[in-house]
Amino acid sequence: MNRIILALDEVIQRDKIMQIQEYIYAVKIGYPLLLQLGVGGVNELLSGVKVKRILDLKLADIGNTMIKIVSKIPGDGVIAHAFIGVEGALDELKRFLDSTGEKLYLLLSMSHIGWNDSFYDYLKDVANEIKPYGIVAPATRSGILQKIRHDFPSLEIISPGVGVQGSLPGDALCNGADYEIIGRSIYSSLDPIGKVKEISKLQEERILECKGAKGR
Ligand code: OMP
Repeated sequence: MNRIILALDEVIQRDKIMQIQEYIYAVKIGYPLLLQLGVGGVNELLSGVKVKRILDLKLADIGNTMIKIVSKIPGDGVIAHAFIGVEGALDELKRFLDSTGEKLYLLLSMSHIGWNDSFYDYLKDVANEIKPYGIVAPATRSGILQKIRHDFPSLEIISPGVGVQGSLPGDALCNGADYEIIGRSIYSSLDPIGKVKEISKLQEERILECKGAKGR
């Protein structure tokens, strides 16, 4: 099973993406890539790529503005910050995405050191009200990731922070994530396809290890 979401924050050659897609669940289209190539350029880069497209447009605004942004580029899923709250923001975005069939992922906790989880209970209430399809939660802090899995047992959890940010492939999967979002380790590699295969193998080994540990 493919457990990698390739974070495309920089251009990789199209033929490489075509080959990589066999080993990944989705691509996450990053804001830097979009600014570099424009919507037309991103669509061209990904033409013929069959995996899901998750749009990471750094959404944290009023509903009207977020809807204008997401209308400009098609995707299968869209990430938005939960801290912006429900009324006039996420409620409008969710209604819009429901009408287009796109899935909403809410960001409940971040992977960098300076993130503060002390307002998690508020973000959890927002997620319970909005009922997103999925959640973004960090690979870098196992405690909050496990808590989020416990609080949202049936939602898809996608997890950044693997590789350059310090987590090992498979760690987040062992702590409740469904997929690991990985960018620089792959797109900055001289051999992105080899890297994706290597990471997939490491993920599988880690999953077997943690399943074994739970069974003991
Ligand atoms: P790498 O650190 O290069 O593997 O990329 C991680 C990707 O996940 C980048 O596109 C980040 O913008 C994104 N990300 C985080 O790193 N941390 C977060 O807490 C949230 C995200 C995100 O929303 O995707």
